[in-house]
Parts: sequence; C-alpha cells; structure tokens
Amino acid sequence: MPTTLNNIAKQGVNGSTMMPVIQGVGRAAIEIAAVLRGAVFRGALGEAGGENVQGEQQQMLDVLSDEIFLEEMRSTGFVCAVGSEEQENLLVIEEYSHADYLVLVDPLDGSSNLDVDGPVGTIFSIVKRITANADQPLVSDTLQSGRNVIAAGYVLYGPSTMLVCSVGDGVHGYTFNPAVARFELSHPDMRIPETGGYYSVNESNKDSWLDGMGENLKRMKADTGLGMRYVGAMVADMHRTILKGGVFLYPADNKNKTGKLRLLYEAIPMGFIMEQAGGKSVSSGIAVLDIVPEALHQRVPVYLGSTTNVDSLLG
Ligand code: AHM
Ligand code: MG
Repeated sequence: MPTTLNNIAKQGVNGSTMMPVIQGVGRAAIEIAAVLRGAVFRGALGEAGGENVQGEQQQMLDVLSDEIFLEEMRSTGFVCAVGSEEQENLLVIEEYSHADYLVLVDPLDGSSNLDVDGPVGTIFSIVKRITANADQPLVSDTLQSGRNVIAAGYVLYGPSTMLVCSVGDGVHGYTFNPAVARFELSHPDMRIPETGGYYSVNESNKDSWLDGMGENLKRMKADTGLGMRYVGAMVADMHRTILKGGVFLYPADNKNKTGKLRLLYEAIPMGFIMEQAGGKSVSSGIAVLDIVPEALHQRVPVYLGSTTNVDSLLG
C-alpha cells in the first residue's frame, strides 16, 4: 500500500496541524501542473502584460498559478493570509481572517523557463500569526525569522510533479501518481550528501559579483573539483543539490546589490528545507534562517548546500 500525503500527520509535533494546509498545496500543485501541460493549447504562454511589484514582467502562467494557489489556501479554512511574490500587498482571506496560519509563496518559480518547456516550481512556507486571532493579520505576521517557520517545501514541475516538504521532522518527497491522482511517498528522508555533487550558479555574472565571490568560487572549484549544473529555476537546482550534493548560490552583484532571490518566498523556505536535509544555508555571514525580515519583498544573497561545500566556498 503506497504512503500518501496523509503521512505528514505522523511527522513530528506539527505534522497533524500542518497536514490540511500541505494537502491544499498538493491540490494547487495538481491544478498548476495541469494548467502548465495545457498552456500551449489555451494560448496561456507568454506575458500577461503587467509587472509585478519587483518590476518584472508577469507571465500569464505566473498570474494563473497565483490565483490557483490562493484559492486552494482559502479552501483549507486554516489560512488567514497569503504573501505572494506576485502580489504587492499581503492578501487577507476575509472569511478566515481569524485563522492561525499565514502562507508565503512563490507560485511559479523560474518562469523564464516556460518558453522552452523547462522545469519550474512552486515554493512555500507556513508561519503562525503573531497578532491576536480576533484582529486582522498584518504584514508584521510575515516578518518572522526562518526559525519560526513551521513547515516549508516546494513543488517541482518536471517530467513528474513532486512535492517535497518538511514539518521540521526531516525532508520527504512525494511524487504525483497520475494513475490514481494522488501524491505518494517516493523519497523518504532526503539527506544531502556531504561531499560530491555540483556547484550551481549563473556563472555569466561572475565579473559583477560582490563580496569577492568570484575568487571564492575559483578557489572552491580548485579545492573540490566539483562539476557545474544550472537550470535557472531555483526549485530544480535545489532539488538536484539535495539529491546529488554540492552547493547552489545566487550572490549579490552590481545589478542586484542586495541579491536577487526573495528572502520570504525563496531563501527562507529553501534554507529551512536545506537545514532539514542536513545541509547549510548562509546569507551575508549568517544562517538564512537567522535573518529577521524587514519587508515582504526583501532580497538577499543565498548560499545553500552541504556543510562541507558551503564552508569550502565561503571559508
Ligand atoms: P522568478 O521567481 O521571477 O522566476 O526568479 C527567480 C529565479 C530562480 O528560480 C533562479 O534561481 C533565478 O531566478 C535565476 O536567475 P538568473 O536568470 O539571473 O540566473
Ligand atoms: Mg522565484
């Protein structure tokens, strides 16, 4: 008998409380995967015509994925608000504004891969509100360090659709089985190998990296002999890094002086997953999970991987 997403209920102290929200993520993933597969037939590939708060062109699939994710969070009844990379402001779910949890999401990460049928993903994390349940949830509820994250994970839309998540009791990967329309546990207890694997970075930026990262990478390559892989979708690059080992980085550069990746939607959830998989997550000299966020759309440099390889890069 395969183990389904219900397995989450048995994990750690937070498993049973988090299960309805993670099942909602699973429903959103199934729907987003279907929309991605059919997009070309419905004229849903290409730009939506607007910019998100980051000043980036939104793709139609960014907008659709955002709507689907929000609807599924609403349907759980456990989520009072959602902070999304695609939305300028915190979205309060009015019917459930008394609920306990907030979800932060990058609904369709790596969307520059859409035009070439490359992998994309969804990244999420869940925190408990600080404000009283009787009050409206506020942006300050989302500005909690990664140490307060209760659950986080990602969905990888690749040859198969995988939901990888943690409720603070290790990292477990579930693959969607289309024959029975459910996620089944396929990768229990994912642990990053301490050595070996690949370094993963957009190396074309190396001449403009800040913090001496060009020299650091050169030294690490000589010390470790690691090969290089880069998909350009953080979910796909992180998934490979966890399974095969190595290090994923997106340093600050002359164009993105505080880094490119978003603290709340990308760095913290992936930092949580990396630590739960036995690896290390660093940003500007401290653990990603120790950063106290200051703004919803804050960006940071990120270095995620096995302790050996992250130390070799930054040491
Ligand atoms: P997005 O959320 O707008 O898709 O941007 C984030 C993506 C990450 O998935 C990926 O790691 C990075 O941007 C790639 O950036 P670049 O094209 O500069 O290498
Ligand atoms: Mg993203």
